[in-house]
Amino acid sequence: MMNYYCTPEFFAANRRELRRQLPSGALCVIPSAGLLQRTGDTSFPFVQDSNFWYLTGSNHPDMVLVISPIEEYIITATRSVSRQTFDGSIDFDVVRQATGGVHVFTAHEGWQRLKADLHTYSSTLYAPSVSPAYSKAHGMFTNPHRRKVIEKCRRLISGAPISSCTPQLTAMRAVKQPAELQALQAAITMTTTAIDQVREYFLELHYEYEVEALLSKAFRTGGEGHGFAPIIANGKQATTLHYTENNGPLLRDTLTVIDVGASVEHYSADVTRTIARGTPTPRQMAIHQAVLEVQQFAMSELRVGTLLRDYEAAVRGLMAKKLLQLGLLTSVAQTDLVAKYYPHATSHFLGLDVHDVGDYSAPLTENMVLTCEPGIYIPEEGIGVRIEDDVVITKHGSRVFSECTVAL
Ligand SMILES: [Mn+2]
Repeated sequence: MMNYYCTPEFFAANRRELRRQLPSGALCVIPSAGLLQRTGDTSFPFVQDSNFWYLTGSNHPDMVLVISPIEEYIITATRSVSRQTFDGSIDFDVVRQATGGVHVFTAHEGWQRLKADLHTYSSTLYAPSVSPAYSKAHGMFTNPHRRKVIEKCRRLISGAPISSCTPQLTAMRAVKQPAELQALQAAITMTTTAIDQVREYFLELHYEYEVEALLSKAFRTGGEGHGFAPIIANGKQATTLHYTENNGPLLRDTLTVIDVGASVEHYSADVTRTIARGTPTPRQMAIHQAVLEVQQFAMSELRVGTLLRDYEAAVRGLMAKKLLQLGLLTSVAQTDLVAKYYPHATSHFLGLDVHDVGDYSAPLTENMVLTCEPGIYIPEEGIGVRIEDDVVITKHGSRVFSECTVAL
């Protein structure tokens, strides 16, 4: 299916811009994501590498994009006859069209070409790098197709150094183009509409997964589905930040945190609302109001030039005052308790990745997209409240993408 917002010209322009940002004569190799075994002969649902998508608009696994000083081509993976029977074959013309004119080669032809290019340009090879934090701090296996391609290239250039093009791709992706803002707005509107629909039918739903099912249907209608694992967290479950089991009952007189995002052309929304079951108690209302006031302050601070480090400190300062008013602190100096009740950052970049690439130490610039999502989590009271909106930095401040009901 062709994209509606991100046209072949969009992907072609992204490749031109990457080429412009690298030294002239550079050879750039960008691997797609590969298929990952789930168990036995089944694989996890395929999710394309965001850099590869940004440069090709192609959603197939095991491909390699090559940008040489004189041409651009994609190397496809060889598919056995039996694999073609089960997974279908790749139509080279469709791939070529979607990318805006990249040559598409079989694995054999493509690697012959790349071998020759690596020989010619071995001293100027660029490829995306992966932060060691993914495996070290997050315990993840990073995508093996990328590593396989890079290792093969390294052998072919006999260990010559490979430079990272991740800083260039990060800088490009952090500032959104009009087509990207439109895709994001579509994903976000789909999300806010669906959350309002959940609100309308809330008393007819009895388990967290029923909320998830309603949202899944909405996100598949015109979108690709969820941009990340949805969080539907009732009562005390909401105090576990990344709770995704979504199998608990929706208990009476509790709050439910709904943190979800539809995906449109691979751009993800990220919106959170907290909904009361029955008439909210004064305590629930006070906590919700505190989060809302912190969010309103935070949003007013998002503009060109804002340094996220200073911004997070200012938001945390106001949060300490609110926690004091709620009786959770005895002094605003109790920073360890502020961290207990508000254990995450207020904002992250949003785009192709739900936690998108961007430089958290540089001042914000126009057309960056961020979330704004303060929360208060009180395990001992079984209450969690988070309110999250998506905003784009404009010339004179910011614009909210995610207008929808906020009240409990
Ligand atoms: Mn978020």
